[in-house]
Amino acid sequence: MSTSWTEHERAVVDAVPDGLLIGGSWRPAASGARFPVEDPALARELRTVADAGAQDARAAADAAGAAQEAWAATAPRERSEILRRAYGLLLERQDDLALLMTLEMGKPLAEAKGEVAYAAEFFRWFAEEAVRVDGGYRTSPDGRDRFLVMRRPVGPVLLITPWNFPLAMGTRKIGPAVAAGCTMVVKPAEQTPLSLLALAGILREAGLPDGVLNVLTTSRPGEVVEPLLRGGIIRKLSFTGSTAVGRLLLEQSAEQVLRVSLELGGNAPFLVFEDADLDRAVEGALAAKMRNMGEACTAANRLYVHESVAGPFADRLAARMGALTVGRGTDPGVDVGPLIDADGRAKVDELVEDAVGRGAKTLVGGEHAPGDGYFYRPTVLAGVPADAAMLRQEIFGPVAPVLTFSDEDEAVAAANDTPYGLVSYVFTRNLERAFRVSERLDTGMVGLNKGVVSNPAAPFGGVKQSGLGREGGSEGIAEFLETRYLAMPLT
Ligand code: TXE
Repeated sequence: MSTSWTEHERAVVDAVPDGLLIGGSWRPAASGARFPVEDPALARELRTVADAGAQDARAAADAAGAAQEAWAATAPRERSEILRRAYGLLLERQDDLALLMTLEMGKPLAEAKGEVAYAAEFFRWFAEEAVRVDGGYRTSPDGRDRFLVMRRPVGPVLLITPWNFPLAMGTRKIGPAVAAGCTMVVKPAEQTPLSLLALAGILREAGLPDGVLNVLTTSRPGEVVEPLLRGGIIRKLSFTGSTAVGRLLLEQSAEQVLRVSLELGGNAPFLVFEDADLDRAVEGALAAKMRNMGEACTAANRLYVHESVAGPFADRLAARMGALTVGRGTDPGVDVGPLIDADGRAKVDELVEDAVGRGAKTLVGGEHAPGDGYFYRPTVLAGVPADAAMLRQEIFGPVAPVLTFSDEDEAVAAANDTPYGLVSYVFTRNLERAFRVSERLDTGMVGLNKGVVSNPAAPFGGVKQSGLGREGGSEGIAEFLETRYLAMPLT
């Protein structure tokens, strides 16, 4: 395993714009403070970035507020073309952006390249949505009045992104905001600000006017975000992160009665019925569990397998997981990168120790992988008891607990026994069962014989404590639009 950065890697990191983006210029934090960004594969400081405080937050909100009216008045085609140009630039710079993401977040380079392409697709999708915002013309039931229903941008929005998909979570929020005509303050996660700063640079190159996009990097999110939510300029919050923080921000948003979209944690059940194509189910589980090292809100968190096939399923999954190569995401042939930071890995340690302490059997993994970074071996556990903590909360790591069930009712009840409701997965070759079970699962999305569900065309989001609102599809832009109408008599 290589143990330092190449000249090219350093050059890519150093090329990222420096400072906070406020009102069209890059500037240091008012306090002059900076904070370190770590490479999780080496557990070493990669670069520092500006550390915004409350004063910078006010300046960013003022800039977004000042730019809103002119931005809302631009032609939809103009906004569409900016997104289209940014789409092209993302693809042109796919290699460098992927490298940057791997260095600050850890995911293998091939996955990072996939994320750049996926992130770009949101800009392409919303470039098309931008020119399709429609309204309506209605007649009152007594025939006397007419109503002209129209949609307009909600106003300046605050977008808070997580570290697990640093670029795609940015474009999934920025794309619809640009398309709808909203100005923005974006606050990326403190672990991965570099990808978002690079994205901001690309959007400026693509022609986004000054003040439309403002970026605040900070190590003290609470200090920056609360005044923004209470300040009276921001009209909407779109947040992706943990349920605990989402709940807090929902409370803080109540004062100004903000529109709120929350994409929070998941605890996805993955059901494999006795009639499933087992190879397909194992490959699906591998995709749903191991994509992004298991650090995805859509990650399969509990694998319920019919008792008649649970043994062979677990053995095959363990063989596939055990054969994966763990290492630095920049090294060739690596399938699994490090976890995001020391805390992320400590949480996985605790959950595995808890399950094993309660009698779970380790089929493969269950320990750190060698290296300076936060590596963890792909792990399959069998016989995890119902009271194990990992069945109640997001594991956010490469650990697959395989559980069994004996009939459909039991599988559905177990799957729904969680306060979360983001996504579930069902593997079966029986069409009626596929529909029946899917309808009974309390989740915003169901993967049917498929381990990855997200797509720019689809309305991504959850029910219960997994969140509010949808991202992607035509639902995605609707979150950034208000509906209003003009009423008039015809006589
Ligand atoms: O999340 P946080 P963390 C889950 C996952 C993970 C756990 C903890 O289970 O193990 O959450 O991760 C910002 N005011 N997910 O600690 O803290 C923060 O700066 C305002 C699921 O990284 O929720 C970052 O931008 N903002 C998930 C964002 O919230 C605050 C993705 C997410 O960080 C804040 C990430 C505050 N007081 C974690 N505190 C998903 N849905 O995909 C933090 N933030």
